[in-house]
Amino acid sequence: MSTLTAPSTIANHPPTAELQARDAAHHMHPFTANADLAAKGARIIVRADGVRLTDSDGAEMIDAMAGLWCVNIGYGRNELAEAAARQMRELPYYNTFFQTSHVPAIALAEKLAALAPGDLNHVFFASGGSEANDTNIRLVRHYWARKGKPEKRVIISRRLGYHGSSMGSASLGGMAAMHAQGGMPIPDIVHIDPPYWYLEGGDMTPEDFGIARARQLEAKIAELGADRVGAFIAEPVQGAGGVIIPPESYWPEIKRICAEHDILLIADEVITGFGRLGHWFGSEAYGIQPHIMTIAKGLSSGYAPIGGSIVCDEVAEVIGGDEFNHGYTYSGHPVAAAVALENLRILEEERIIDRVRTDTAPYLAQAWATLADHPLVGEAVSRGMMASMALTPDKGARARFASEPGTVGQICRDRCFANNLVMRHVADRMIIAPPLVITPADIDAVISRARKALDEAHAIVTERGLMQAAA
Ligand code: PXG
Repeated sequence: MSTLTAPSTIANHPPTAELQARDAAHHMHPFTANADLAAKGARIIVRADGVRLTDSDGAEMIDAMAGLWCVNIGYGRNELAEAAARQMRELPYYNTFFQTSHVPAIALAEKLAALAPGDLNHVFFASGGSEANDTNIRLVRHYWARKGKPEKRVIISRRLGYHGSSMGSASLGGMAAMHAQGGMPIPDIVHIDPPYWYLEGGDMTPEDFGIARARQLEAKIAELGADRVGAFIAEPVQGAGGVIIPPESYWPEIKRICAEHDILLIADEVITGFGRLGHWFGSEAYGIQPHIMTIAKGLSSGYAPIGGSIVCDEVAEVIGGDEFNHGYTYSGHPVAAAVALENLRILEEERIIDRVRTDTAPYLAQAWATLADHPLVGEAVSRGMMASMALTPDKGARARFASEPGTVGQICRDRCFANNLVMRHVADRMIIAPPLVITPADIDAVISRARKALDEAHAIVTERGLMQAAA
């Protein structure tokens, strides 16, 4: 494995305080209260290697989030830098709109068709997951219109689903805080409840609850009429919603319902694709054969912005019958495509996904599960290289905190950061999705830092009187 050479310890950048001030003056951060951030200053990441980040003060952190769920092969792979440089010299840009094509887009589309399950053989490129899901909305509606069923335009999605931040993709998403800003969801997108057993399963067994939540799809189709419903979109495992792992009963029932009612199934594989669940795609882990898959993130391991929709033969054939008035300047960008190809080569040749399935995911599963004995933790679960734990004031009751959701999660997350561990919180659930190349020794380091952070968070939460269950 060749890695980028880390610079010496001599800082090659201005001091942290100056960078923070300049950042605060001009840079609007996504999903951030910018005034609050300006007051405390952003943590500035200057370089990374393997699973570790270095900040502008020289502190080293384990990045258990793989950036934003994307750096599957880890940081510092020189081969991807070389592939980008080579492609920039050869052909830095060309488009594929007006009867032209280029080698990287051709090779990448062909490679993806070979990797994707079943007859998912056609790729429409985008620059990321949000764009790809906007493409999917238009693909679904245009597909049914061309089949003489223009009224089959409703897309069903799920609360706590995350499908992106553009108007279309955020409408598909089920995040109330996003819908509250800017007039979403757009028309003809409706939501059902997620298979979130821990917080919402009540007295049901996980298996019964999985069936019940899947049948909400059937009930929603019945309510709207199958002649109005075009597609159902879901992440195989919900990521940004808090790493919500569905009960085993859930996906087989969803599969049955989509087939019986002639509804297209879109698997949003932006997080679960490219090895995160120990298979090339999460759909394979759950035995699903979707009509469309959304991809991004791990496609290039985050080294270049690229995403897309992998489409089955039938949908591609129907769409291909006339002009699809849709596309992005950077659809199939040659540099991003070349980087993605090199990333796929590394994933394949180094058998990284096999190793996740047979070695590191089982190792993570048992190590992570040990955290469940902590007094602050209600459950600690994982699937592949995605793991989450519920923080709770009352383990036996799977209770929520009385405080505003996210109060305790934020305290725990801050203690993780202070212990040089990048772990996220979603409300009062802690989540990780490390690079797929993480070793057992680094998993041990994640667990020991997490335990220390939990101890510290527990002390703070107790001292502030926050170990109170919601009524
Ligand atoms: N689908 C899924 C399943 C995602 O996780 C997108 C689509 C959108 O992709 P782009 O490339 O447009 O961002 C995502 C992105 C979080 C967080 O808070 C997650 C994402 C993005 C930003 C924040 O965990 N996932």
